[in-house]
Amino acid sequence: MPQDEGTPGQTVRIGRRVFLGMAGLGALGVLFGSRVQGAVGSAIGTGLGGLLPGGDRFRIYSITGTFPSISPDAYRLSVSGLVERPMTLTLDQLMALPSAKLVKDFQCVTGWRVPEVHWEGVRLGDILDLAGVTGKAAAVEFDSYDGVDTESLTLSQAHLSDVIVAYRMLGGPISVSHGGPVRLYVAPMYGYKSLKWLSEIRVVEKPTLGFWEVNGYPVDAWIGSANAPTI
Ligand SMILES: Nc1nc2c(c(=O)[nH]1)N[C@H]1C(S)=C(S)[C@@H](COP(=O)(O)O)O[C@H]1N2
Ligand SMILES: [Mo]
Repeated sequence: MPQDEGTPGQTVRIGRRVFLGMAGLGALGVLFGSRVQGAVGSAIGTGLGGLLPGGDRFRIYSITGTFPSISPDAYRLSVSGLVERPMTLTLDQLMALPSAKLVKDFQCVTGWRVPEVHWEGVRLGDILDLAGVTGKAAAVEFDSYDGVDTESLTLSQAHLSDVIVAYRMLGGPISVSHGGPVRLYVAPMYGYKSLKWLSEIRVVEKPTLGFWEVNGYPVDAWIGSANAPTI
């Protein structure tokens, strides 16, 4: 039984289809978790205490079991799709844009939460405004340098002021294991929306389901939403 998923208390309130999907993800988590654990050693909590709400520790996730290593100099962020001005930003260009600082919790849908994390980055809405979203656009898709994870937000969600393209967290540059040099941070939603190693922001008419949603996590990722496990 995976340590972090599928305990009875977490599953009673969610639908069968969603639960089965999450149970499947739990199995994935164990497989990948052990591989990742070997890679980052003590950065990952080993005891159950690290996985529980109030444990105050991040659990490092990687779908692929590895971390794409991208130097700050080589990092590029593409903004593409239904925009007037497609762009490719370097890290320096991103950091030259007006910055937003947030102190907010990070909450994984499986139950662990880290309170009052310090974040800094550029509001996603500012980047979209810079690129100039065109009339037919309704959603934004995100790709990762891991080549596997994908996510999406509606255009109005993407414009919320606490949705940022982050380049600092926990008081320093974002570490490779946390998705550095650049990850998404979607404060009002569960952690799976906060895609790590962000490579591309693509404006679209209609989004496709992201990796975690295909695997059973709720498309409605608002923290505290009725479709999510109660923790
Ligand atoms: N590329 C990528 N982004 C990802 C994930 C992942 O496996 N790969 N896991 C997601 C999930 S489910 C959570 S809870 C958070 C965990 O962030 P952390 O690894 O910095 O703790 O990252 C999210 N973003
Ligand atoms: Mo998560």
